[in-house]
Amino acid sequence: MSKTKVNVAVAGATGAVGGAMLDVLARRDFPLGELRLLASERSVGRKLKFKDQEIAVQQLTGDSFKDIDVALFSAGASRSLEFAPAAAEAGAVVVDNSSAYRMDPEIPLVVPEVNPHAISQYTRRGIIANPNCSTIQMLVALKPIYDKVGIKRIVVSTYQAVSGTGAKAIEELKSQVQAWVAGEKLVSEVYPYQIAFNCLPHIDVFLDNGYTKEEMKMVNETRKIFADDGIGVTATTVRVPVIYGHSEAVNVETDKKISAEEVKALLKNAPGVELVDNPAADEYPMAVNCAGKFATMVGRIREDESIANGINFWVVADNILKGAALNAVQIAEVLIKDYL
Ligand code: 25A
Ligand code: L14
Repeated sequence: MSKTKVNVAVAGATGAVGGAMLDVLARRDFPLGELRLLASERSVGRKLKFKDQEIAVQQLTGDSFKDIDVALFSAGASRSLEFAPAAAEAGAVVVDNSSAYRMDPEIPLVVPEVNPHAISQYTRRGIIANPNCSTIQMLVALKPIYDKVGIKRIVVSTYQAVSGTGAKAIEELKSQVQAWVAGEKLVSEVYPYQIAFNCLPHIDVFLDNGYTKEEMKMVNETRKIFADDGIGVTATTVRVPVIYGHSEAVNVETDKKISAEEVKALLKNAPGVELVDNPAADEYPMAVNCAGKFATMVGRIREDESIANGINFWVVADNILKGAALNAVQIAEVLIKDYL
């Protein structure tokens, strides 16, 4: 059974990810009924464009969800903890972009290309969690390899865009570049150090084990989504002076041998993947080419010659789209089609 029209609320509609959610809903064939836009008191009355309509923003409260079928949350973890249970209580299914519920054993953590079946678990709490952006794109690329030959261990280094931090970080990068060109002093407020012409091996907070929280999200979320605690994952997450698009160098040790050619053939037909791998013509995925696109781009596929069963690749995706808004809308689409 599938509902013909679905009433959707977007909590955090004025933010970077919320805005992208509206864009994705408009670009896809989504069976939308009412669209309710929610944000903080600061934005009440502001009008946002959706297709040819202008919709006024309302304040997010516990009473915002009457008659809502699906609530897309992207207003930060503390707002999710405060209001997602009220939305679920009111009968909406919440798809939450924050880190608030990702590791809760009663809440499914979903990448539709990888574990769509986990969506069925939404009935437990009325909430489905959207994974971390870096984890999503890595797993879209790894899923066909995992299914074919199994995965023992993943070693990943990320090159993450400043848009992941938000609009203020984009402004900080731009103003530092301008200041540098003008020979002026660079001001750092969002990041602890200069981000222009620099790389910061520091995303989210440092933990007692010496890793950052972002690095441990990649470890823990990968295991939860593959439902496989046996996979070894080790990550180094790095902020780079790119505006949109996270890039990742992934090294994977498989259980059984697979050739680079076989991986290319698998990924050519994999859902959500665009294979961009033609070294002869200098073609490979790049952040500047993925911005605004839905695809997860994979290239530089080659065998790791230092071990028996190893593959290296480079994967790039728009962190605001596949890393957040698009993945959330895709979850909602499966939910509507198969469960509502
Ligand atoms: O640390 P946290 O709490 O977990 O939050 C993390 C942040 O991550 C973003 C999201 O920022 C969140 O704030 N985020 C969420 N998921 C993400 C993902 N997967 C992600 N980032 C990357 N990947 P955001 O900018 O995308 O969205 C913020 C939205 O949340 C609304 N909001 C904030 N507090 C709220 C609230 N909604 C309801 N109740 C609250 N108490 C926020 O709406 C926005 O939609 P807004 O109305 O507060 O903001 C409108 C515009 O106002 C500007 N602004 C922001 N902060 C301030 C401000 N202006 C003045 N003073 C401020 N302190 C911004 O320009 C904003 O767009
Ligand atoms: O856990 O690139 O969803 O700053 C989203 C933004 C993690 C960090 C999350 C970034 C955050 C990410």
